[in-house]
Amino acid sequence: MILQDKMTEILPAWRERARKLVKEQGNVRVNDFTIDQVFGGMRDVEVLVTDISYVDPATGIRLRGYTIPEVLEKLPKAKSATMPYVGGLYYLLLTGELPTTEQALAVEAEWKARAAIPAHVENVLRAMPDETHPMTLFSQGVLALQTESQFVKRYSAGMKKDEYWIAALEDSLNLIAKLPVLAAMIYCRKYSKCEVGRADPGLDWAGNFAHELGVANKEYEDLTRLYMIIHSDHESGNVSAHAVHLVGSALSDVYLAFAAGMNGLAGPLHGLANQECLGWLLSVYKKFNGVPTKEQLEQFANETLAAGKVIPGYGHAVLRTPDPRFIAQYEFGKKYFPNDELFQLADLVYQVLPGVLKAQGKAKNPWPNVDAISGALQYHYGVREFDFYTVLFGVSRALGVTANLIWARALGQPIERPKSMTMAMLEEIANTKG
Ligand code: CMX
Repeated sequence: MILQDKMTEILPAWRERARKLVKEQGNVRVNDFTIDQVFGGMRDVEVLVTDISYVDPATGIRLRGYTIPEVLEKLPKAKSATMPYVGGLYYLLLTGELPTTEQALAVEAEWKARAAIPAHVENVLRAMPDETHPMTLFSQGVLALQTESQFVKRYSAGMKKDEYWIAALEDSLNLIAKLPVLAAMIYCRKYSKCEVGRADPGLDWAGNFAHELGVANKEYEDLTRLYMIIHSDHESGNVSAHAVHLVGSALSDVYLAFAAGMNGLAGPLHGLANQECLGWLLSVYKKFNGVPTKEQLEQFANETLAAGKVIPGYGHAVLRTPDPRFIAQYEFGKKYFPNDELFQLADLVYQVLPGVLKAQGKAKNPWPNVDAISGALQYHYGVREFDFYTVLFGVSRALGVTANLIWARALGQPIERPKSMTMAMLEEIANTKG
Protein backbone atom coordinates (compact mmCIF):
# COMPACT_ATOMS: atom_id res chain seq x y z
CA MET A 1 0.00 0.00 0.00
CA ILE A 2 1.38 3.38 -1.06
CA LEU A 3 1.72 5.11 2.34
CA GLN A 4 3.08 2.02 4.08
CA ASP A 5 5.64 1.45 1.30
CA LYS A 6 6.81 5.06 1.33
CA MET A 7 7.04 5.24 5.11
CA THR A 8 8.92 1.95 5.23
CA GLU A 9 11.44 3.51 2.84
CA ILE A 10 11.99 6.74 4.81
CA LEU A 11 11.55 5.48 8.37
CA PRO A 12 15.05 4.03 9.06
CA ALA A 13 16.70 7.42 8.57
CA TRP A 14 14.18 9.15 10.87
CA ARG A 15 14.56 6.49 13.55
CA GLU A 16 18.32 6.84 13.41
CA ARG A 17 18.03 10.64 13.67
CA ALA A 18 15.83 10.40 16.78
CA ARG A 19 18.00 7.68 18.34
CA LYS A 20 21.22 9.64 17.78
CA LEU A 21 19.76 12.90 19.14
CA VAL A 22 18.54 11.28 22.36
CA LYS A 23 21.59 9.03 22.85
CA GLU A 24 24.31 11.57 22.11
CA GLN A 25 22.70 14.86 23.16
CA GLY A 26 19.86 13.77 25.38
CA ASN A 27 21.08 15.80 28.36
CA VAL A 28 21.23 19.15 26.52
CA ARG A 29 18.71 21.55 28.13
CA VAL A 30 16.11 22.94 25.70
CA ASN A 31 14.64 25.60 27.97
CA ASP A 32 13.55 26.38 31.50
CA PHE A 33 10.02 27.19 32.46
CA THR A 34 8.46 29.55 34.96
CA ILE A 35 5.91 29.26 37.74
CA ASP A 36 3.57 31.29 35.50
CA GLN A 37 3.81 28.53 32.90
CA VAL A 38 3.27 25.74 35.43
CA PHE A 39 0.04 27.44 36.55
CA GLY A 40 -0.76 28.80 33.10
CA GLY A 41 -1.50 25.66 31.12
CA MET A 42 2.16 25.18 30.08
CA ARG A 43 1.75 28.01 27.58
CA ASP A 44 4.80 28.27 25.27
CA VAL A 45 6.68 25.46 27.03
CA GLU A 46 8.56 23.67 24.25
CA VAL A 47 8.29 20.01 25.26
CA LEU A 48 6.65 18.35 22.26
CA VAL A 49 8.22 17.20 19.02
CA THR A 50 6.53 16.89 15.63
CA ASP A 51 7.77 17.33 12.09
CA ILE A 52 4.28 17.42 10.62
CA SER A 53 3.35 21.04 11.26
CA TYR A 54 4.73 24.17 12.86
CA VAL A 55 2.97 27.45 13.69
CA ASP A 56 5.22 30.25 12.55
CA PRO A 57 4.15 33.54 14.24
CA ALA A 58 4.85 35.43 11.01
CA THR A 59 3.60 33.12 8.26
CA GLY A 60 1.10 30.94 10.09
CA ILE A 61 0.84 27.20 9.98
CA ARG A 62 3.40 25.34 7.90
CA LEU A 63 2.42 21.83 6.92
CA ARG A 64 5.65 19.87 6.44
CA GLY A 65 7.33 23.24 5.91
CA TYR A 66 4.85 24.53 3.32
CA THR A 67 2.69 27.59 4.00
CA ILE A 68 -1.05 27.41 3.30
CA PRO A 69 -0.74 29.26 -0.06
CA GLU A 70 2.08 26.89 -1.06
CA VAL A 71 0.07 23.81 -0.07
CA LEU A 72 -2.93 25.04 -2.07
CA GLU A 73 -0.76 25.78 -5.07
CA LYS A 74 1.52 22.73 -5.07
CA LEU A 75 -0.75 19.80 -4.18
CA PRO A 76 -2.34 18.03 -7.17
CA LYS A 77 -5.91 18.93 -8.12
CA ALA A 78 -8.60 17.29 -10.20
CA LYS A 79 -9.15 19.04 -13.56
CA SER A 80 -12.64 20.05 -12.49
CA ALA A 81 -11.53 21.44 -9.10
CA THR A 82 -9.79 24.60 -7.89
CA MET A 83 -8.71 23.01 -4.59
CA PRO A 84 -6.36 20.04 -4.11
CA TYR A 85 -7.14 16.41 -3.38
CA VAL A 86 -7.09 15.92 0.40
CA GLY A 87 -5.51 12.51 -0.28
CA GLY A 88 -2.49 14.46 -1.55
CA LEU A 89 -2.34 16.43 1.68
CA TYR A 90 -2.34 13.19 3.71
CA TYR A 91 0.51 11.88 1.58
CA LEU A 92 2.42 15.09 2.33
CA LEU A 93 1.68 14.97 6.08
CA LEU A 94 2.81 11.36 6.36
CA THR A 95 5.82 11.33 4.08
CA GLY A 96 7.01 14.95 4.03
CA GLU A 97 7.03 14.87 0.22
CA LEU A 98 4.71 16.52 -2.28
CA PRO A 99 2.79 13.77 -4.07
CA THR A 100 2.25 13.32 -7.76
CA THR A 101 -1.36 13.15 -8.95
CA GLU A 102 -1.09 9.34 -9.04
CA GLN A 103 0.12 9.21 -5.44
CA ALA A 104 -2.67 11.53 -4.26
CA LEU A 105 -5.20 9.40 -6.13
CA ALA A 106 -3.78 6.23 -4.58
CA VAL A 107 -4.54 7.61 -1.10
CA GLU A 108 -8.01 8.68 -2.27
CA ALA A 109 -8.56 5.12 -3.57
CA GLU A 110 -7.55 3.65 -0.18
CA TRP A 111 -10.15 5.83 1.53
CA LYS A 112 -12.84 5.01 -1.01
CA ALA A 113 -12.32 1.27 -0.47
CA ARG A 114 -12.60 1.62 3.32
CA ALA A 115 -15.58 3.99 3.69
CA ALA A 116 -18.33 1.52 4.69
CA ILE A 117 -19.62 1.89 8.24
CA PRO A 118 -20.79 -1.17 10.22
CA ALA A 119 -24.53 -1.19 10.99
CA HIS A 120 -24.11 -1.07 14.77
CA VAL A 121 -22.69 2.47 14.55
CA GLU A 122 -25.95 3.84 13.22
CA ASN A 123 -27.84 1.91 15.93
CA VAL A 124 -25.70 3.57 18.61
CA LEU A 125 -26.48 7.01 17.19
CA ARG A 126 -30.19 6.25 16.86
CA ALA A 127 -30.34 5.28 20.55
CA MET A 128 -29.40 8.83 21.60
CA PRO A 129 -32.01 11.51 22.37
CA ASP A 130 -32.71 14.11 19.63
CA GLU A 131 -31.15 16.97 21.59
CA THR A 132 -27.70 15.28 21.78
CA HIS A 133 -24.97 17.65 20.59
CA PRO A 134 -23.46 16.61 17.22
CA MET A 135 -19.99 16.48 18.78
CA THR A 136 -21.24 13.98 21.38
CA LEU A 137 -22.70 11.87 18.57
CA PHE A 138 -19.47 12.20 16.60
CA SER A 139 -17.36 11.03 19.51
CA GLN A 140 -19.78 8.17 20.23
CA GLY A 141 -19.75 7.18 16.56
CA VAL A 142 -15.94 7.05 16.60
CA LEU A 143 -15.96 4.91 19.74
CA ALA A 144 -18.54 2.60 18.15
CA LEU A 145 -16.16 2.23 15.18
CA GLN A 146 -13.42 1.07 17.54
CA THR A 147 -14.67 -2.51 17.06
CA GLU A 148 -12.84 -2.24 13.71
CA SER A 149 -9.41 -1.61 15.21
CA GLN A 150 -6.68 -3.64 13.56
CA PHE A 151 -4.20 -2.41 16.16
CA VAL A 152 -6.22 -4.08 18.95
CA LYS A 153 -6.43 -7.39 17.07
CA ARG A 154 -2.76 -7.43 16.16
CA TYR A 155 -1.61 -6.27 19.60
CA SER A 156 -3.46 -9.09 21.32
CA ALA A 157 -1.93 -11.51 18.80
CA GLY A 158 1.55 -10.36 19.87
CA MET A 159 2.46 -7.78 17.21
CA LYS A 160 6.14 -6.69 17.24
CA LYS A 161 6.84 -3.12 18.44
CA ASP A 162 8.35 -2.30 15.07
CA GLU A 163 4.98 -2.91 13.45
CA TYR A 164 2.82 -0.75 15.73
CA TRP A 165 2.92 2.08 13.22
CA ILE A 166 1.66 -0.17 10.42
CA ALA A 167 -1.39 -1.14 12.46
CA ALA A 168 -1.86 2.54 13.43
CA LEU A 169 -1.70 3.46 9.73
CA GLU A 170 -4.33 0.82 8.91
CA ASP A 171 -6.62 2.14 11.64
CA SER A 172 -6.03 5.74 10.55
CA LEU A 173 -6.87 5.05 6.90
CA ASN A 174 -10.03 3.22 7.95
CA LEU A 175 -11.03 5.95 10.38
CA ILE A 176 -10.45 8.83 7.95
CA ALA A 177 -12.30 6.97 5.20
CA LYS A 178 -15.35 6.58 7.46
CA LEU A 179 -15.42 9.97 9.20
CA PRO A 180 -17.18 11.96 6.43
CA VAL A 181 -19.78 9.20 6.17
CA LEU A 182 -20.27 9.25 9.95
CA ALA A 183 -20.42 13.07 10.07
CA ALA A 184 -22.91 13.21 7.20
CA MET A 185 -25.00 10.52 8.91
CA ILE A 186 -25.17 12.71 12.03
CA TYR A 187 -25.97 15.83 9.97
CA CYS A 188 -28.67 14.22 7.85
CA ARG A 189 -30.36 12.53 10.81
CA LYS A 190 -30.16 15.40 13.28
CA TYR A 191 -31.42 18.14 10.98
CA SER A 192 -33.49 15.98 8.60
CA LYS A 193 -31.93 17.83 5.69
CA CYS A 194 -30.52 15.02 3.60
CA GLU A 195 -30.76 11.35 2.87
CA VAL A 196 -28.21 9.22 4.76
CA GLY A 197 -25.61 7.40 2.69
CA ARG A 198 -25.79 9.22 -0.65
CA ALA A 199 -22.19 8.58 -1.68
CA ASP A 200 -21.04 9.61 -5.16
CA PRO A 201 -18.30 7.13 -6.11
CA GLY A 202 -17.07 9.51 -8.81
CA LEU A 203 -16.02 12.10 -6.26
CA ASP A 204 -12.88 12.42 -4.15
CA TRP A 205 -12.98 12.13 -0.33
CA ALA A 206 -13.77 15.80 0.39
CA GLY A 207 -16.02 16.31 -2.65
CA ASN A 208 -18.04 13.29 -1.61
CA PHE A 209 -18.32 14.67 1.94
CA ALA A 210 -19.90 17.84 0.51
CA HIS A 211 -22.23 15.67 -1.56
CA GLU A 212 -23.23 13.54 1.43
CA LEU A 213 -24.11 16.69 3.36
CA GLY A 214 -26.72 17.24 0.68
CA VAL A 215 -25.13 20.34 -0.87
CA ALA A 216 -25.08 19.53 -4.57
CA ASN A 217 -22.72 22.28 -5.63
CA LYS A 218 -19.24 22.18 -7.23
CA GLU A 219 -18.18 25.31 -5.34
CA TYR A 220 -19.11 23.71 -2.03
CA GLU A 221 -17.07 20.64 -2.97
CA ASP A 222 -14.09 22.96 -3.42
CA LEU A 223 -14.85 24.78 -0.18
CA THR A 224 -14.92 21.41 1.60
CA ARG A 225 -11.52 20.49 0.12
CA LEU A 226 -10.18 23.86 1.28
CA TYR A 227 -11.74 23.55 4.74
CA MET A 228 -10.39 20.02 5.23
CA ILE A 229 -6.87 21.10 4.26
CA ILE A 230 -6.58 24.28 6.31
CA HIS A 231 -8.00 22.81 9.54
CA SER A 232 -5.98 19.60 9.36
CA ASP A 233 -3.15 20.32 11.77
CA HIS A 234 -1.85 23.07 14.06
CA GLU A 235 1.18 21.65 15.91
CA SER A 236 0.87 19.20 18.79
CA GLY A 237 0.15 21.42 21.79
CA ASN A 238 -3.48 22.36 21.10
CA VAL A 239 -6.02 20.47 23.18
CA SER A 240 -7.29 18.03 20.54
CA ALA A 241 -3.86 17.18 19.13
CA HIS A 242 -2.33 16.83 22.55
CA ALA A 243 -5.20 14.68 23.84
CA VAL A 244 -4.80 12.31 20.88
CA HIS A 245 -1.05 12.11 21.46
CA LEU A 246 -1.43 11.57 25.21
CA VAL A 247 -4.08 8.85 24.97
CA GLY A 248 -2.27 7.22 22.04
CA SER A 249 0.93 7.14 24.09
CA ALA A 250 -0.75 4.54 26.33
CA LEU A 251 -0.99 2.41 23.15
CA SER A 252 -4.73 3.03 23.08
CA ASP A 253 -5.70 2.54 19.43
CA VAL A 254 -6.38 5.33 16.93
CA TYR A 255 -10.17 5.25 17.54
CA LEU A 256 -9.85 5.61 21.32
CA ALA A 257 -7.21 8.31 20.99
CA PHE A 258 -9.12 10.25 18.32
CA ALA A 259 -12.36 10.16 20.34
CA ALA A 260 -10.44 11.68 23.27
CA GLY A 261 -9.21 14.46 20.98
CA MET A 262 -12.75 15.12 19.76
CA ASN A 263 -13.98 15.44 23.33
CA GLY A 264 -11.39 18.20 23.74
CA LEU A 265 -12.29 19.81 20.43
CA ALA A 266 -15.88 20.04 21.69
CA GLY A 267 -14.83 22.55 24.36
CA PRO A 268 -15.81 26.24 23.97
CA LEU A 269 -12.19 27.35 24.35
CA HIS A 270 -11.14 25.16 21.42
CA GLY A 271 -13.19 23.88 18.47
CA LEU A 272 -16.49 25.34 19.58
CA ALA A 273 -15.13 28.87 18.97
CA ASN A 274 -16.07 28.73 15.28
CA GLN A 275 -19.78 28.58 16.06
CA GLU A 276 -19.42 31.57 18.42
CA CYS A 277 -17.86 33.62 15.62
CA LEU A 278 -20.76 33.09 13.28
CA GLY A 279 -23.16 33.78 16.16
CA TRP A 280 -21.43 37.11 16.74
CA LEU A 281 -21.58 38.06 13.03
CA LEU A 282 -25.28 37.20 12.88
CA SER A 283 -26.00 39.17 16.04
CA VAL A 284 -24.32 42.23 14.52
CA TYR A 285 -26.30 41.74 11.31
CA LYS A 286 -29.52 41.48 13.30
CA LYS A 287 -28.78 44.48 15.50
CA PHE A 288 -28.23 46.75 12.50
CA ASN A 289 -30.85 45.10 10.35
CA GLY A 290 -28.20 44.40 7.72
CA VAL A 291 -24.57 45.36 7.18
CA PRO A 292 -23.75 48.39 9.38
CA THR A 293 -21.66 51.37 8.27
CA LYS A 294 -17.98 51.41 9.16
CA GLU A 295 -18.65 54.01 11.88
CA GLN A 296 -21.52 52.02 13.39
CA LEU A 297 -19.37 48.89 13.49
CA GLU A 298 -16.45 50.76 15.06
CA GLN A 299 -18.70 52.11 17.79
CA PHE A 300 -20.30 48.71 18.40
CA ALA A 301 -16.87 47.01 18.63
CA ASN A 302 -15.66 49.64 21.10
CA GLU A 303 -18.78 49.14 23.22
CA THR A 304 -18.22 45.36 23.16
CA LEU A 305 -14.64 45.79 24.37
CA ALA A 306 -15.65 48.36 26.99
CA ALA A 307 -18.15 45.82 28.36
CA GLY A 308 -15.17 43.46 28.88
CA LYS A 309 -16.23 41.04 26.14
CA VAL A 310 -13.95 39.51 23.51
CA ILE A 311 -14.59 39.82 19.79
CA PRO A 312 -14.70 36.25 18.49
CA GLY A 313 -12.49 35.40 15.55
CA TYR A 314 -9.78 37.94 16.36
CA GLY A 315 -6.49 37.37 18.16
CA HIS A 316 -4.29 34.32 18.46
CA ALA A 317 -2.03 32.75 21.05
CA VAL A 318 0.90 32.34 18.64
CA LEU A 319 0.19 34.14 15.34
CA ARG A 320 1.05 37.79 14.93
CA THR A 321 -0.35 38.37 11.42
CA PRO A 322 -3.71 37.68 9.72
CA ASP A 323 -4.12 33.92 9.81
CA PRO A 324 -3.40 32.55 6.31
CA ARG A 325 -6.24 30.11 6.87
CA PHE A 326 -8.52 33.15 7.24
CA ILE A 327 -7.06 34.71 4.10
CA ALA A 328 -7.57 31.53 2.04
CA GLN A 329 -11.25 31.43 3.01
CA TYR A 330 -11.65 35.19 2.59
CA GLU A 331 -10.30 34.93 -0.97
CA PHE A 332 -12.67 32.06 -1.66
CA GLY A 333 -15.66 34.17 -0.57
CA LYS A 334 -14.43 37.21 -2.52
CA LYS A 335 -14.16 35.08 -5.65
CA TYR A 336 -17.47 33.23 -5.44
CA PHE A 337 -19.94 35.36 -3.51
CA PRO A 338 -18.69 38.91 -2.89
CA ASN A 339 -22.30 40.16 -2.75
CA ASP A 340 -23.42 37.80 0.01
CA GLU A 341 -24.37 40.15 2.88
CA LEU A 342 -22.89 38.00 5.65
CA PHE A 343 -19.63 37.79 3.71
CA GLN A 344 -19.72 41.57 3.25
CA LEU A 345 -20.17 41.95 7.00
CA ALA A 346 -17.22 39.61 7.69
CA ASP A 347 -15.21 41.69 5.21
CA LEU A 348 -16.19 44.95 6.94
CA VAL A 349 -15.24 43.48 10.33
CA TYR A 350 -11.86 42.59 8.82
CA GLN A 351 -11.41 46.21 7.66
CA VAL A 352 -12.47 47.71 11.00
CA LEU A 353 -11.60 45.36 13.86
CA PRO A 354 -7.80 45.25 13.73
CA GLY A 355 -7.73 49.06 14.07
CA VAL A 356 -10.11 48.98 17.04
CA LEU A 357 -8.13 46.23 18.79
CA LYS A 358 -4.83 48.03 18.11
CA ALA A 359 -6.24 51.24 19.58
CA GLN A 360 -7.38 49.35 22.69
CA GLY A 361 -3.83 48.01 22.96
CA LYS A 362 -4.53 44.78 24.86
CA ALA A 363 -4.59 42.00 22.27
CA LYS A 364 -1.08 40.97 21.17
CA ASN A 365 -2.52 40.05 17.80
CA PRO A 366 -5.34 42.25 16.43
CA TRP A 367 -5.75 40.15 13.27
CA PRO A 368 -8.43 37.62 12.30
CA ASN A 369 -7.93 33.91 13.00
CA VAL A 370 -9.30 30.95 11.04
CA ASP A 371 -12.68 31.09 12.79
CA ALA A 372 -13.50 34.69 11.83
CA ILE A 373 -14.96 33.67 8.50
CA SER A 374 -15.37 29.89 8.22
CA GLY A 375 -18.98 29.94 9.48
CA ALA A 376 -20.02 32.68 7.03
CA LEU A 377 -18.83 30.49 4.15
CA GLN A 378 -20.70 27.43 5.38
CA TYR A 379 -23.77 29.61 5.94
CA HIS A 380 -23.68 30.82 2.35
CA TYR A 381 -23.99 27.26 1.05
CA GLY A 382 -26.86 26.42 3.40
CA VAL A 383 -24.96 24.53 6.11
CA ARG A 384 -26.42 26.76 8.80
CA GLU A 385 -26.54 24.56 11.85
CA PHE A 386 -23.81 26.16 13.99
CA ASP A 387 -23.47 23.27 16.36
CA PHE A 388 -22.39 21.05 13.46
CA TYR A 389 -19.38 23.22 12.56
CA THR A 390 -17.11 21.61 15.15
CA VAL A 391 -17.83 18.22 13.56
CA LEU A 392 -16.53 19.59 10.23
CA PHE A 393 -13.43 20.77 12.09
CA GLY A 394 -13.09 17.32 13.69
CA VAL A 395 -13.21 15.44 10.39
CA SER A 396 -10.41 17.65 9.09
CA ARG A 397 -8.36 17.44 12.30
CA ALA A 398 -8.27 13.64 11.95
CA LEU A 399 -5.76 14.12 9.12
CA GLY A 400 -3.16 15.85 11.28
CA VAL A 401 -3.61 14.00 14.54
CA THR A 402 -3.55 10.54 12.99
CA ALA A 403 -0.43 11.44 10.97
CA ASN A 404 1.19 12.43 14.27
CA LEU A 405 0.02 9.26 15.99
CA ILE A 406 1.41 7.03 13.24
CA TRP A 407 4.77 8.80 13.49
CA ALA A 408 4.73 8.60 17.29
CA ARG A 409 4.35 4.81 17.01
CA ALA A 410 6.92 4.64 14.20
CA LEU A 411 9.52 6.48 16.28
CA GLY A 412 8.64 4.47 19.38
CA GLN A 413 7.63 7.52 21.44
CA PRO A 414 6.95 6.40 25.02
CA ILE A 415 3.97 6.91 27.30
CA GLU A 416 3.64 10.58 28.29
CA ARG A 417 4.04 11.10 32.00
CA PRO A 418 4.95 14.60 33.22
CA LYS A 419 5.72 15.03 36.91
CA SER A 420 3.68 17.06 39.37
CA MET A 421 4.90 19.22 42.23
CA THR A 422 3.06 20.43 45.30
CA MET A 423 2.33 24.12 45.81
CA ALA A 424 4.73 24.05 48.81
CA MET A 425 7.55 22.74 46.60
CA LEU A 426 6.98 25.57 44.13
CA GLU A 427 6.91 28.13 46.96
CA GLU A 428 10.20 26.76 48.22
CA ILE A 429 11.79 27.01 44.76
CA ALA A 430 10.40 30.55 44.41
CA ASN A 431 11.78 31.59 47.81
CA THR A 432 15.19 30.10 47.08
CA LYS A 433 15.57 31.43 43.54
CA GLY A 434 13.20 34.42 43.49
N1 CMX B 1 -11.25 40.68 21.70
C1 CMX B 1 -11.07 41.33 22.87
N2 CMX B 1 -9.98 41.20 23.64
C2 CMX B 1 -9.02 40.38 23.19
C3 CMX B 1 -9.12 39.68 21.97
C4 CMX B 1 -10.30 39.85 21.22
N3 CMX B 1 -10.52 39.20 20.08
N4 CMX B 1 -8.00 38.95 21.79
C5 CMX B 1 -7.22 39.17 22.87
N5 CMX B 1 -7.84 40.03 23.73
C6 CMX B 1 -7.40 40.44 25.05
C7 CMX B 1 -7.31 39.22 25.94
O1 CMX B 1 -8.61 38.88 26.45
C8 CMX B 1 -6.36 39.64 27.01
O2 CMX B 1 -7.04 40.48 27.92
P1 CMX B 1 -6.71 40.41 29.50
O3 CMX B 1 -5.29 40.87 29.60
O4 CMX B 1 -7.70 41.35 30.09
O5 CMX B 1 -6.89 38.98 29.92
C9 CMX B 1 -5.37 40.52 26.22
O6 CMX B 1 -6.08 40.91 25.00
C10 CMX B 1 -4.09 39.80 25.83
O7 CMX B 1 -4.44 38.59 25.16
P2 CMX B 1 -3.43 37.93 24.13
O8 CMX B 1 -2.19 37.56 24.85
O9 CMX B 1 -3.32 38.77 22.92
O10 CMX B 1 -4.26 36.64 23.66
P3 CMX B 1 -4.22 35.20 24.30
O11 CMX B 1 -3.04 34.50 23.74
O12 CMX B 1 -4.36 35.25 25.78
O13 CMX B 1 -5.57 34.55 23.74
C11 CMX B 1 -7.24 34.14 22.10
C12 CMX B 1 -5.74 34.22 22.39
C13 CMX B 1 -7.45 33.56 20.70
C14 CMX B 1 -7.91 33.17 23.11
C15 CMX B 1 -7.85 35.52 22.22
O14 CMX B 1 -7.28 36.36 21.23
C16 CMX B 1 -9.36 35.52 22.10
O15 CMX B 1 -10.05 35.34 23.12
N6 CMX B 1 -9.90 35.74 20.87
C17 CMX B 1 -11.33 35.68 20.64
C18 CMX B 1 -11.83 34.24 20.63
C19 CMX B 1 -11.37 33.49 19.39
O16 CMX B 1 -11.34 34.00 18.29
N7 CMX B 1 -11.03 32.20 19.56
C20 CMX B 1 -10.61 31.36 18.44
C21 CMX B 1 -9.14 31.00 18.49
C22 CMX B 1 -8.77 30.21 17.25
C23 CMX B 1 -7.49 29.46 17.36
O17 CMX B 1 -6.89 29.38 18.46
O18 CMX B 1 -7.05 28.91 16.31
